[in-house]
Amino acid sequence: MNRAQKLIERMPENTAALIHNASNIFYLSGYTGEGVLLVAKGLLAVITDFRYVEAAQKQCPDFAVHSIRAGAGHMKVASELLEKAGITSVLIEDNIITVRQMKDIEKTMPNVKFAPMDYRVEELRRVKDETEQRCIARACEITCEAFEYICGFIAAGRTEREVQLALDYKMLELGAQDLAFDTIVASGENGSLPHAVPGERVIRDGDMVTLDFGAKVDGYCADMTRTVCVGQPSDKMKEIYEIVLRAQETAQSAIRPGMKCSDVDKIARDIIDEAGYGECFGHSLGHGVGIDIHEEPRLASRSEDILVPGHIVTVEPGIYVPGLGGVRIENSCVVTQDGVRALCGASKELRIL
Ligand SMILES: [Mn+2]
Repeated sequence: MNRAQKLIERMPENTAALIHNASNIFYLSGYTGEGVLLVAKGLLAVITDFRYVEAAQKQCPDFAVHSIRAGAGHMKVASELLEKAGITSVLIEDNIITVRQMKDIEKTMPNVKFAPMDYRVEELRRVKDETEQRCIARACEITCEAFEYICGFIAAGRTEREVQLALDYKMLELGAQDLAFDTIVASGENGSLPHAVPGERVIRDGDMVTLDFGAKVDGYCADMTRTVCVGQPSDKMKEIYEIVLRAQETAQSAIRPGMKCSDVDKIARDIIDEAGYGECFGHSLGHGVGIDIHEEPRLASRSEDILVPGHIVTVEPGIYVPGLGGVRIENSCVVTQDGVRALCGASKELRIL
């Protein structure tokens, strides 16, 4: 069954879904241009403008492609299609539509009743099918290959920015369609900033360097973090590295279907707590990854979610010490029928460059 049909099965009868979110549009139809989707029984439509008509026809043969025209914008065309299909009830992506957009939509469709989508598409997106798993696995392979390359590039005297540019270029050269997100390169004391922006800081002998990056392949993201050391680390940083590594490996290898996401988080958190660094691990353990870099389910202490086969999640504990530096180690992993498979094969042992 295709994805749009799965969504229809989860909607009330005689109701259409109006999809604005670009990731949801891509998931349901394969379309990557601008516009909106209408999805209902007997009604699969892309509503776009002249620039994307041909592309939409090629990308999603199951959908009828309608163009806006003078005096008839996206919502007007949508209302015409709904009227023709006799549909008067529509689900709206309540998490992204602004108050202003909603007012416009209601004005253009005065006879339609609206209800919240309640993340129905995001729910479907949690479990990755085989095609999606292949795309993410390929994105992770490119990411690992770029990591091997960058280990030969990183050296005392290079700036974070130089490392970032070389890493990004390598991922694109290896076949990434794009970057999954802005690459993080955090050296020395900058390592205490979980989301550091790479800058002009010059890498020095003895610095640890945290690299958090990922390729995008056929619309799907990879997410990986490795922390390397240029020259010999201090005893303190070495100790921190060993704790994070133990937390990462113990939590990752515990993953199996049926497990609570919060329990995976707890495994890593307990190890870091017991080592005395609990205060220095202030984010959750991981997140789903797919079309978007951050998706459900979250590996977090307050998550109520249960892992099932086909979930792809990151496991990324870290310890951050202001003024000193930080370590994070992250793999993207797929939950299998009986356990877990890491998609990032790059070794996690501390690399001294
Ligand atoms: Mn991540």
